[in-house]
Amino acid sequence: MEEANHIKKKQKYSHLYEKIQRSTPPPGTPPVEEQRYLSQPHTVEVIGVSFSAGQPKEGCEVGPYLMIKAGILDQLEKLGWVVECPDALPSYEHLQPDEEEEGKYGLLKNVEYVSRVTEKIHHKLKKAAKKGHLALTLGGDHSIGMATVSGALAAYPDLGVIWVDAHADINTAETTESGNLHGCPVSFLMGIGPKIKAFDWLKPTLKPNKIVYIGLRDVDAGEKKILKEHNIKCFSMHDVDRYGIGKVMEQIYDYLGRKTPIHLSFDVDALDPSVAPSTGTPVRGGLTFREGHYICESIFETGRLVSMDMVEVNPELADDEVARQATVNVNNI
Ligand SMILES: [Mn+2]
Repeated sequence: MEEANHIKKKQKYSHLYEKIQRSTPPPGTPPVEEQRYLSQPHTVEVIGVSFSAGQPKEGCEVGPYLMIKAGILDQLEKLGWVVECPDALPSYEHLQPDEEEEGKYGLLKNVEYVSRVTEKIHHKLKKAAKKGHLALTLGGDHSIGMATVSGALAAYPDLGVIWVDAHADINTAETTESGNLHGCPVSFLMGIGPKIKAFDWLKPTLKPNKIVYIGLRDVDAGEKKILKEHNIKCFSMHDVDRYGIGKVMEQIYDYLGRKTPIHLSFDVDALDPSVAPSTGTPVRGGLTFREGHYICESIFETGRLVSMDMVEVNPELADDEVARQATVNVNNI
């Protein structure tokens, strides 16, 4: 049954899996504004991660294809970026183990599979970042944050992370209630919680004072405790209402330091479901379309963006085509 569904889904989206079409940028396009840590000419390396085993709902593995089909590559070129993207996105299905040992790490699911895929992405990202390219990772579920942040940290040890999300994604093998690894990347990056043998490759290099959250509004009890114990800076939706997004961003830059390279991890569920409904775990009361864009624009203006993720776009969870397109188009910068 599952196999049949899988084939049906592949057929439904088969047009997306064709060779990625690119248009040439219009002549005379000025280069993108100077970014302090990137090499010249400024190049964005698109890392499409068609992967969804960090959570249970099928569909977000189609996310990167949809964002590309919606024109994200052409848009970046029009903004003056040199865009590097393979003609076809790689598949990670061959890395799936024949069997996962259930219960080996508490409730955690697909541990071996997620570890193998994230390790691959980690190396890709590290390589792109070391070249001075802006790594743009299109997910996929948010478990890949383990790979992107650790990869960017390998190139920029002083990296500051801005994690835009309705959730804190900082559960551990002990605190998780769902067992889904997309709810755990931040604790793995910091080495909080029990050691997971399968993730031996992941060195906990993220310090609690080098990450800031925006948009939180659905945080588990165990996560609240971790955030408090480690004194992690959070701007919940309450804070966004209180200060306005402009002041929130200024406070973040003061906190992380005005020289630090920045990684932006953007979970589309940070946005209000009225703006971006096609995602696995929508929560009411999120960021507006403009607040979401303001965050991206403001970070770009600092000239210190080195790496960015856009994750959890799931077209299978849209009520209709309008909702699906709305969620995909939100990501076009
Ligand atoms: Mn997330």
